[in-house]
Amino acid sequence: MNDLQVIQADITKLKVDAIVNAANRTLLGGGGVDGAIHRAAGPELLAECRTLHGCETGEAKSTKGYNLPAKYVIHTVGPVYNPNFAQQDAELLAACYRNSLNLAKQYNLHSIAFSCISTGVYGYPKIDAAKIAVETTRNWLKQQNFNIKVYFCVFDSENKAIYNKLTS
Ligand code: AR6
Repeated sequence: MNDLQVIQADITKLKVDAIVNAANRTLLGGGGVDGAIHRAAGPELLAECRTLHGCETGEAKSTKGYNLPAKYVIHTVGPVYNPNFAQQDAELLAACYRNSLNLAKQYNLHSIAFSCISTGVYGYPKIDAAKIAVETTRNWLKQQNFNIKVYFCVFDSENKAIYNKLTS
């Protein structure tokens, strides 16, 4: 049975098959959750990321988890929110979730934890981003003949309340 669950945690502490990093197009690290993941995984993560030659917005690429409890890190690049391109940004954000889930299926993973992609430095409105995350994931799970436990890993209480409402 497929399952969605909201968890308030530091994503670097989660023992799941894959955690999803809110990266940038260089894949060479940054602040926010990206910085936390690189710090916790150790320098080997950056070394593997260098071999990937970046990632387009909406796409996803995977690496090993190194010193993290998670086996893999799926790096996806969310859109930098621009209200003048709201529809395009919504499609790119949905693509982040779909492409990350597609990779998880390709690797036959049984659990995945998403960070709240684009909702920090990239400025995506939290409620809109959460609706896209939940709806895209639900649709994907319905369409795929694949069982995976999906966690939405929220960091702040605002996102916690938003996600709890959307998934209850
Ligand atoms: N565990 C879980 N969630 C976290 C953690 C953590 N340890 N730390 C922060 N968050 P952001 P973006 C939440 O800014 O908006 C980086 O510099 C945070 O509260 O990390 O996609 C990249 O390199 C927020 O809800 O990612 C890019 O340049 C969410 O993670 C840029 O930021 C995403 O916030 C990407 O910006």
